[in-house]
Amino acid sequence: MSKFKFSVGPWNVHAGADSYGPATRQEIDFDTKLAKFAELGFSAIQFHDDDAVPNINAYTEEEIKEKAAALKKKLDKYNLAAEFVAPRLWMDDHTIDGGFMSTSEKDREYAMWRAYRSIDIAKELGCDMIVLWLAREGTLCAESKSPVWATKQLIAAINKMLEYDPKIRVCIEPKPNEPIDRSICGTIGHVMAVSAATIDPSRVGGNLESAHAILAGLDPAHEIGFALAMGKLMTVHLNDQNGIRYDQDKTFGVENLRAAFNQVKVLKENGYGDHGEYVGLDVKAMRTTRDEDSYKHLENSLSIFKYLEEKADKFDYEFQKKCVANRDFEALEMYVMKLLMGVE
Ligand code: XUL
Ligand code: MN
Repeated sequence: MSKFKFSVGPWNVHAGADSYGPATRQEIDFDTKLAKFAELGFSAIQFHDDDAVPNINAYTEEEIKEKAAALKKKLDKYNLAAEFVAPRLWMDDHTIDGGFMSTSEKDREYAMWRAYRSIDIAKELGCDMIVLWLAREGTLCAESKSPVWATKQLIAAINKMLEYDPKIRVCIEPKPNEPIDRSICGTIGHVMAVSAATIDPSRVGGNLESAHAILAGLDPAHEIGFALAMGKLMTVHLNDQNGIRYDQDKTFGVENLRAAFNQVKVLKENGYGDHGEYVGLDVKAMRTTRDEDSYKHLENSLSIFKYLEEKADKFDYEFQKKCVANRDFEALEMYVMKLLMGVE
């Protein structure tokens, strides 16, 4: 029995289209996904604002709240919580050059409108967190905007969100690049610095995604550990990634089992989840996956996480202590390898 609770977003089951080719599977409707997520054992759903309220631009603030309240009833039916709402600031015509740090003042105002609506939706769904994945916040042309100005815009935008709602928590999901060339706030360390510069650092933290850390050339478990040490790991997006290339969102653990083990271990050792935090799985199926296997990557990620949790439960801390005292890291490393290979 896992000690953790798991969460997932509707985008984690998708039809397989990529930048180079069309969909390879049927779209699955939202209600069918919800039922299946509940059946697979997920406890909470993560939302973009327009996952919760599709076609959000067409509605008034009151209508948006009403639609979110109707969604809450649907979630209740499946006994699912909402974990967070994330303004999707990368699809709309107003966000071509970014959101909070767009060079257009009108577009920056639009981005704030989406952030405020995300907060309204979160409240209706009974959650207190919004996630900012800063997809287009940065530059495609380095000279197009100052990184100093852009960083200050981000801090000012977060301050406005904190002022808009005294209870809301703002969780930044850092990523060093893609779709932007050079991002602002690319790692969990940047997130901690931005948090410290806001009017209420206790309400600003991070969402560490394994693949994003790897894209920055960093180790996900160490990034998780850094945020935990600061008391600011609000959620995680676990997945895997084959080195520094396009963002892959692979099934958790399939590329680097030892790195995955250490992510589970650091979460477990430090009481992650004790304050209601979820283990989010931000994984995507391969394009080649057939319709009948549309949820396999989620099932596999859950299984791999739970198997690794069992390995972490078994971890022999006495032996580790002895190895450290003798400075025998060869023995410690081999012990971990044997533990993972099941040949202890
Ligand atoms: C993008 C990414 C997104 C966010 C949600 O790389 O990870 O799925 O997690 O907007
Ligand atoms: Mn993510």
